[in-house]
Amino acid sequence: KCVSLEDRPSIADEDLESVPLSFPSISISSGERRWSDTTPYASKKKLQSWFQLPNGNWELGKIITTSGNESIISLPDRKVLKVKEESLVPANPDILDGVDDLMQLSYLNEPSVLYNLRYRYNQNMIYTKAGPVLVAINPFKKVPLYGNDYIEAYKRKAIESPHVYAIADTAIREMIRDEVNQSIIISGESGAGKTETAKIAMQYLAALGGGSGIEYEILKTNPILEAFGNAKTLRNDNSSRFGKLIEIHFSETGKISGANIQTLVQCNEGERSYHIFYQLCAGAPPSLRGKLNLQNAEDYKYLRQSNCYSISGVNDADEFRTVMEALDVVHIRKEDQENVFAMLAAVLWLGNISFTVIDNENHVQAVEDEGLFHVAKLIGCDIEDLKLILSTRKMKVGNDNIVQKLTLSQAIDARDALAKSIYACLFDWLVEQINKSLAVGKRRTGRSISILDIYGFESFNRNSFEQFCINYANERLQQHFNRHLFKLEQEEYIQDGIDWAKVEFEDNQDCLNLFEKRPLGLLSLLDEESTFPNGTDLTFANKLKQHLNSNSCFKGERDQAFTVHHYAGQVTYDTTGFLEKNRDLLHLDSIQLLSSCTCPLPQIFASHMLTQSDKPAVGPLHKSGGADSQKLSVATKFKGQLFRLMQQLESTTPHFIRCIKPNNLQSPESYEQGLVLQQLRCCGVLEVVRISRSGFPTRMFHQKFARRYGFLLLDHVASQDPLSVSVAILHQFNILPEMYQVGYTKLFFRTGQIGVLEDTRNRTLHGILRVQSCFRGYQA
Ligand code: AD9
Ligand code: MG
Repeated sequence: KCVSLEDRPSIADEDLESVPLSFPSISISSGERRWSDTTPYASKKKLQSWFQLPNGNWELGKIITTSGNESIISLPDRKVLKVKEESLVPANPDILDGVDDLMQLSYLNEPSVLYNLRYRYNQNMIYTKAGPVLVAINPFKKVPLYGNDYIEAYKRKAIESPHVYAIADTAIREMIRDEVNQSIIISGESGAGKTETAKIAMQYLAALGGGSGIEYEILKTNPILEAFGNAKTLRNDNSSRFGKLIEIHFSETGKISGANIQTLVQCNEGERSYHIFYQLCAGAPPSLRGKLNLQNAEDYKYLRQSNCYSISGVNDADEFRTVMEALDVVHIRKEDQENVFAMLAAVLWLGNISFTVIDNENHVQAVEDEGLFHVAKLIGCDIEDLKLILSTRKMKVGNDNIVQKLTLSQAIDARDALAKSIYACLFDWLVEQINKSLAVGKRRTGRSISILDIYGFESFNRNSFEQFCINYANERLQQHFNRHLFKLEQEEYIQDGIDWAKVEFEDNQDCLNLFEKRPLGLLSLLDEESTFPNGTDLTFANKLKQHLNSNSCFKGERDQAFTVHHYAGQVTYDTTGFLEKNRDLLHLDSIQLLSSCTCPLPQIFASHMLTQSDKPAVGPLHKSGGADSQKLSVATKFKGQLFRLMQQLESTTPHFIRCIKPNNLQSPESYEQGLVLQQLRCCGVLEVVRISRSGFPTRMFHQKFARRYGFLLLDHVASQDPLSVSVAILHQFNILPEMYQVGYTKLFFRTGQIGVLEDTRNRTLHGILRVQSCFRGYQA
């Protein structure tokens, strides 16, 4: 089978060596994230050079002459320009066009990196390595890079081109070789391709570790989670409204034995609501339609809000059938499936409940229309009880219980909060059921590979509570990235006593402290203000200014706004709506109602909501009023989920994939330099290349190295101590002295070095196995 990825001749190593390698010195200051390349550059006549046009894009020009600090350059459109020499940035020789690892570039600067990525992208080579990180540029079209032939080729190492498959392959191998859990951490902006990338990685793991059938179940969780957790937004027709960590377990023999999913819930919905609502309306079979009194999507107020009922290229009815099949595969019982659909219908009907004013103080009552009727029937409660919780609220004043009537806006809030809570609980419940189904091997043996698909950093003209949470999560993730790629790496060099000039990197601990410090951090102050009865977004903003103005990552702004200095740049947040979004608006009365429903799911939801309170649920069902403050705030819940997620990642060897969106139009063939550059800067790709180029990313204990490769030695080694054996191996394989360092406990290698040894080892082992089986055949 022919599975060549690249038609052009690949660059041979000898060719690379003929290119003079000069390492530019790069300065990263906190504000300016540009790379200054101070390689002596004068008198490089005829050399290609990058010149920045007024629109910010870079153009490749040729230096014709240079005098003083001015050069004359010719641009491709034959224009000739006189430019200051400092405005030129060196370009790489043609032979380096499209190298598959940015580390190979002689001149490492922004235009060269952008050019290299685009060069590859134009030929459908959407993956490029940036040292240890895989950069994936969204093609927004089908590219011929996937499927069994490719999987097979990557497994056999017949293809070397960077790929998600290659990352997944490395993860499996390292899991087995090092006996350490692994993680694949995928990040990027909305629409950059994270979810697709996660699925591609899962596909590879399933193909290599499959056999028991559980891998099929794991893959089928995708259509379910996407139906219930994704929605169309302006930036992505299939935008995940939650973050996901899927941990895939392997047995000791390297076969998939189960999986577990953790979610990190994002608070806002999209332009259209969650896909599943439209799918249900379009695809429910007649008997189900009848039972749930289903109407068309247009008949439901919640779905009417956006006026967008379909997605081009998507058939909701077909999707619904896919979801139903997938629910069967993950062993959700038919009757539970019906309960799930009933809850969806209840949420839709809730939105149709209307209110009528009953007195001159603007108090309202729910209208006894089909909305109210269907909701009561679907969740299994009394119509009168439902009416009551939608139009009143029990309060405790001193020792007295009083019943407060709700105004129209309060009643609408109560109704919407109930709908949102039912949906959120339904999503959690589904994930829980899926986890039960995937936890086949009860007693876990072996190892795992976790895949994280989490929304990337967001910065818009107006940023609200949602961006606040998302960017906080990304700040945590960035620290994880920094720690692994820079900090731990360098600490390890120093500890092991190898020759190493320390490289500075930007640490974001200060920004994390700004969020997390107690009691004077953003999250604590937000929670505190949310519990004050008289707290408003304005009092919150003022409190931040009062307590945090001295923090270098914080700046108070006019109009109840504030700015945070994130690792990826400054973001100004408008506090409007913060308190309301942070408070869990669901009244205890509503939870009480759910717990008394005759349908099983609302009961489960109610008990779930109560156990989420931070105080023990001692009879709260019978307590009314005043107790709402017991419920966890949205930000605190988010932080808790994030911590659990990070904790799981902490003990793994991470592999990072950075997804990049080449344009904002979801369109193929368009590569906007500025947009790509901004994303590369945000995720620290350029710094990583720099560090990796000068560092030693592969390392192994002397003992392990000697054990693993010692049998390849041709000559007898006088001393059998691991270090002597290791050194003998290095000599035998002609590993150049500048390509490794010997530490106290470990050997450190530059990228690519260990590959040669591994290949020889594998070939030799296969040879031995073949000989053994021939021998056995001979004996038989
Ligand atoms: V969000 O933060 O959840 O809004 P993602 O997850 O980063 O976002 P997603 O994976 O959903 O983006 O990708 C967006 C769209 O890009 C997909 O629906 C595909 O149409 C397209 N895409 C992404 N990756 C690929 C790919 N490798 N090949 C082809 C792709 N199309
Ligand atoms: Mg996604």
